[in-house]
Amino acid sequence: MDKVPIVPADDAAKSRLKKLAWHFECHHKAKPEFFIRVPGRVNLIGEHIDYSGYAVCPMAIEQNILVAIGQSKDDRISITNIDPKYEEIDMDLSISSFREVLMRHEIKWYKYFVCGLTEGFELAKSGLELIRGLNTSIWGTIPPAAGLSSSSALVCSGVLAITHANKLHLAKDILATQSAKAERLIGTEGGGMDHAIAFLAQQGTAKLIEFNPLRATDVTLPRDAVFVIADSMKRHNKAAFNNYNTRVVECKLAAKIIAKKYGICWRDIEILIDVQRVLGKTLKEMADIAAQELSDCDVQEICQILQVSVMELSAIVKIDNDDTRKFHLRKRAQHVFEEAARVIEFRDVCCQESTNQIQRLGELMIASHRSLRYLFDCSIDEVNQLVDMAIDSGAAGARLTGAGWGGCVIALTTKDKADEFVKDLGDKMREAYHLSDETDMDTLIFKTEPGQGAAVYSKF
Ligand code: NG1
Ligand code: MG
Repeated sequence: MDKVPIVPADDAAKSRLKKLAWHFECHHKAKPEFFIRVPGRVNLIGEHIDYSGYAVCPMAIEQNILVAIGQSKDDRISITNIDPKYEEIDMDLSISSFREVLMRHEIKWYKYFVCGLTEGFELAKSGLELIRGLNTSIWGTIPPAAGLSSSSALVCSGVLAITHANKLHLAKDILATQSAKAERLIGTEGGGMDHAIAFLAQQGTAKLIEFNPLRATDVTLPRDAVFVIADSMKRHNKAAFNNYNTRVVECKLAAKIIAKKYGICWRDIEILIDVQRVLGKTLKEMADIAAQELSDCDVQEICQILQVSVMELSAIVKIDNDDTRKFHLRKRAQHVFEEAARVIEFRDVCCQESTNQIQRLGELMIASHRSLRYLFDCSIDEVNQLVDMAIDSGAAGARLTGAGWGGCVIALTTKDKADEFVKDLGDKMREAYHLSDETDMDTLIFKTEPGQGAAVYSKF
């Protein structure tokens, strides 16, 4: 597998790099030695299925995290941000001091970077005798907690910063896998989509990302298609709520219960794709099985089906002794199997030019959103309203992107209609969100194209 390219800075990056270098010099009293850039991403289709092992279809976006990096003299790690609202931090270069920062209760922006440093350090440690401390300065342009993967871009930056600074030039898939592992240190049991696309993205093409083993293949979007991101302005920080992790638990339990009902050793089954593989069924058949075999269950009922005690179950999935939750196993598993099928159809439609290509892609996006709204229960009124407004403004399709409970919508339109669409939806957003005439709408609604994955800038 390829390595992260080391490239001279392009013109688009140069002015930001200069500004960041200046900030770096002011804070660290030395010049940066190199820079890294890690993009955010937008997922076109395939939501909440990566952690069940199914393929997804994201692309990198232009918005990114830039980090200026230099060796520190005192073997410490120092992290600053160009935006003064993000406080700086300084710590020892050791796993124990990274972990101490991560254990602190407050939610801090730099924790994501420290997660990356932690797992990057583990990688570097095995290949090197001496690990050098780092001075770093960060500048992000990805809106936080908006479903565009700002957190994962920070995590990936941490892994890339510490490995590259220590002259460890690893393959992209290793960096992606380690970054996915790193982000779990924050406490969200996420899948690997965001880190995979951050490293494996290529300019001009979306990617079908498959897992176990990690692979990325091109999904060439129709020439006429234009994707537009619109921001509901509702923020959702996954790390602060347990609804994301609850979905992960529900999908895992659904997999185990289907296995149990089919006489498969359910303890060996971890995720929904495992049980599909053992049963040798199609996604459509699996969705039917989910509808027949699963229902809403509480912990007691799940224990009865699996014939285990609550204590045994809590060793398998994260539940508490006094857990009173109802787990919506049927709806969640149905979504996963149907969404996984939509991803494959989306890819197939992209591959075969036809007159109704855009219409069909739009229909798949609309179906995806409906499923996220009604089966996966991860949308909110404001996001549903934004999807409806996008359709009203003439989008062929629109859906929430990322984990949901807020954040952004991705809409599909065509080249001839794109400007008018952006203007029309922008006007509707301005009215719905009571925005003043001074509001910079370009940050709330913008066209997006498939961008390049992570890179190292040696010079600028
Ligand atoms: P967001 O919340 O958009 O960063 C999360 C997960 C993805 C995936 C999507 C839903 C992490 C780092 N990211 O993305 O893996 O499950 O939700 O499709 O947990
Ligand atoms: Mg994220």
